[in-house]
Amino acid sequence: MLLNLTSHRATLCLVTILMWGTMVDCLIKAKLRTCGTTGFCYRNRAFADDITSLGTDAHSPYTIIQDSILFSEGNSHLHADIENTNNKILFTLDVTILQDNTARVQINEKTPLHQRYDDHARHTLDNPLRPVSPSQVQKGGEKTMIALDDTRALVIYSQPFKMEFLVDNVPVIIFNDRSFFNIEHLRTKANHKPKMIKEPSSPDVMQDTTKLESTMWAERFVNWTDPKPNGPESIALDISFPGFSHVYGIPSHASNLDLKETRGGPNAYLEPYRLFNRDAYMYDLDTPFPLYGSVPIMYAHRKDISVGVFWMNPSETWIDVTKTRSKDKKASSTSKTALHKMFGYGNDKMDDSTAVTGTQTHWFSESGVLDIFVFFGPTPKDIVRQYVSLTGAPMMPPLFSIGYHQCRYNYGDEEEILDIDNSFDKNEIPYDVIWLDVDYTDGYKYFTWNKTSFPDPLRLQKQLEDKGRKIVIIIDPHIKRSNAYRLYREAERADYFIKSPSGDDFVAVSWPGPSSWVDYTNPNAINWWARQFAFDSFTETSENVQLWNDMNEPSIFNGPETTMEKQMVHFGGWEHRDLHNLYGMLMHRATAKGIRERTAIPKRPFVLARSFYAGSQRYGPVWTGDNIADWGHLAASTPMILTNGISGIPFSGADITGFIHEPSMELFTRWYQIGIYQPFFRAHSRYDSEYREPYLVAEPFQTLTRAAIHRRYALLPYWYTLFYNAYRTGTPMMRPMFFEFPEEEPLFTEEDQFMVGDAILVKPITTEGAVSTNVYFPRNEIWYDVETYFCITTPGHTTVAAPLEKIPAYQRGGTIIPYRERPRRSANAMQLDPFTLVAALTTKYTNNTFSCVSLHEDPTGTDATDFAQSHQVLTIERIRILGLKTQPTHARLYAPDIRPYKDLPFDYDNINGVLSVGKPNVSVIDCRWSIVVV
Ligand code: NBV
Repeated sequence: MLLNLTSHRATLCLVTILMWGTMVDCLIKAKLRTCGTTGFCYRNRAFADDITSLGTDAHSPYTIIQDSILFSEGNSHLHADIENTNNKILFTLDVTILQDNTARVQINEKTPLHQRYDDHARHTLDNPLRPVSPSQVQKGGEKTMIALDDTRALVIYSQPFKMEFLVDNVPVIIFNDRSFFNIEHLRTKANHKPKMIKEPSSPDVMQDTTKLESTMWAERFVNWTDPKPNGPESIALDISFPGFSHVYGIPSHASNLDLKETRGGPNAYLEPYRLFNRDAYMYDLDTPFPLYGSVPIMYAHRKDISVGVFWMNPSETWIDVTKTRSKDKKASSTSKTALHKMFGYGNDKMDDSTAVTGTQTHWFSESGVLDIFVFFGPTPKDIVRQYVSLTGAPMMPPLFSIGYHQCRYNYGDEEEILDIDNSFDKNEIPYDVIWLDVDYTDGYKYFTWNKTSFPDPLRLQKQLEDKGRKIVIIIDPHIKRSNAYRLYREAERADYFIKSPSGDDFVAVSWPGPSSWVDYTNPNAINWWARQFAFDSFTETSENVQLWNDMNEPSIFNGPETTMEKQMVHFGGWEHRDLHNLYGMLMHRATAKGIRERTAIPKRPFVLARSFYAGSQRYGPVWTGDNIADWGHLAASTPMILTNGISGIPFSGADITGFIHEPSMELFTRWYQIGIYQPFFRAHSRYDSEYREPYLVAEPFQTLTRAAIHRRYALLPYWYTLFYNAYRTGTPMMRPMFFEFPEEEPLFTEEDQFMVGDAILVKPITTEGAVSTNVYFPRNEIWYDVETYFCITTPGHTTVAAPLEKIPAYQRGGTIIPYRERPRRSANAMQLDPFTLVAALTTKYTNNTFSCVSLHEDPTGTDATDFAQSHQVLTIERIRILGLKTQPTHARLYAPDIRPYKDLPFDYDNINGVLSVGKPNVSVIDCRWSIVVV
């Protein structure tokens, strides 16, 4: 929620909240800082401009000190000292080669005035790093080379400092290519020498040094002053991707999948992409402005290779993106000649098609240290695996949570919940989870119940549980300051709140009025928070209750940009500035820990969070926050969820039908039709919206929406399998087209259609009145409409029908999709239902045999056999084979207890070539069977 530009407004808003418990008057968009009004951003852009204005005379002041280079640990680690020749400040460089084509580069001040924040790594990285020895190292005066293997190497130049990451002897990533590397060393105000950059030599680029200086020791924004006790401390680096014209990642923005330029170029943004977690109520579309979460990972992709960088820094971060174009041959040819000169490499892979363009990025973070991981790929799927092997596997969610969620801000009381629950059943619409927003609490005191509306919470939970359904309740990080509130007393006494610089608890305004914020960086506070979820602590909760963490950016009604002032102090004395983007994830983690540990046998928790950071995937899903019920926001949900997915956070979604305002019935229907193909499938709307549970809407929209939800439920076995794959490999369930078809160039900018797994291509409909649309069908594939089974074999753009009854979705030839086609009330109720398998043929199938193989890594181990035992009843009740050109005469089942075989009944649709084999009733546990179609 956003308020406040002036304190008058803020007060008015606060009064409104306190008096009426609503926030109608508070729905004002917060004023945001721009790069020009953010000191370190302005300074680093100015630094870059100044260097650029020098043209060929430009050079970075940073050099590696000769003889300081030292290899250790089997050459997997290189250490060196870097000097800023302008001011003689020393820095340390540490390069570590890690397994799976990954390298880590760390740069810190050698003797800082006090420690720079580097404590983020233990929160962000989940797995121990595994250094590996390079195949070869070559230490020279000017350059040092580390070869990871025969094809990958990195080269470190000393004078000036620069790093190149090469594949087949050609640089794919370059650090400090443009000499923008800049670390503002720690200093005292007394020994600070003003004027960070030289006077510009070009009169066109006038630098206002007063402006550069004016924000170093204190910074004003609207009515707030950031006192900046540590002065300037930013870190910045330019990272070039020569030969790449597309970069992706760095969520969260309401922007394109294929990132836009930010400093010139066609259709460019005027501001850099910004990563600064904030409550972005009713956010605008097509902007680089920050939203609720931040993941500083970027992919560069081209036909033959993908590479990536993970900029591990949780302070406020900005990223400029620019591109060189073919007419501008200079940049590409410079790196080509330079490289050839330096190494005399003969292998010239930079032909004109790849050499003509390149993407340059410029990253700047407000504080901390430089800590970057480089991923050599070579495919997009390799990069996401390399990234999650550092930051942790996406959690395997409980089955119920991939069904349909019904939410509203607010469902009022127990009676209303039960009425909704019954109405879903009466109207034969499945759902799994009903949600309670802030008003279920006693006056916004979390871990309490409003006993007037919810007199017997356990009774309610039991009633839902009996139907196999769950309830999710909201818990936010602000704690009402009231001595009558146990949680407050305990946290206050134990010092678990974030402090203000004076040492007192930080106090600001949120739902309950004056509040304080739990410091989830304090290990004791984490444990204390987690214990609150124990059934004897949060009384009147049962296993049926799951969690929702909102407002964890943190959102602060009367804070700058609706968040916390940066000078606030965390455990260990760190400023909020240092770790702002991490805060939301730390709350998410503490809550998931509490839910997991509240039962004797830990159970997979379900916790939705609004704010996120690198690693949030370990704790549960996220969503895109307070969107608007309009076509633009529906369209924007696709690139936003895709970007989260490739950034290691595969489980995410958008409020179905839009949180703010009322959707038209057509928008409502289209939103559900798309929502079933997005990972987190939850309808949500604001307190003042018309009730819009799907059974309330008029015909034909109700029937169409019901059909869409049924399709989601039928697809749950497929979704569950994809979630499992994401947990094992990081590959998101919902994927950009280029992830699945990395060599197909027209798909590199495609964000208007996507893949669910490798088998389903989906084309959202995002305009009112559409009855047809254009779909791009990748080459060398056969595509079958998932409803009609009509087959498409022509690659490229094709116009297809998209009446209100359906959005286009196609099964890829060569895949098998498991369905459960018996309509039930919830995912849980379907758990033992038999499967229908839909096998889509390619032109290359052989043998006409359908057989079963166990994919369990250890099929004879106890885990596998126990599980198999408990799922003996699971069978396949139907097999549909798509694309069978001629009608067979038999479908024969071979199995150990059938001699010699059994003829199965089948139907054949000769128009679409679909064979439906009925009642094979074969086991999915015991694989000793096959079906031969002859
Ligand atoms: O808790 C109320 C809402 C919630 O419904 C929504 O999903 C969140 O994004 N919350 C924001 C607080 C303020 C909403 C205006």
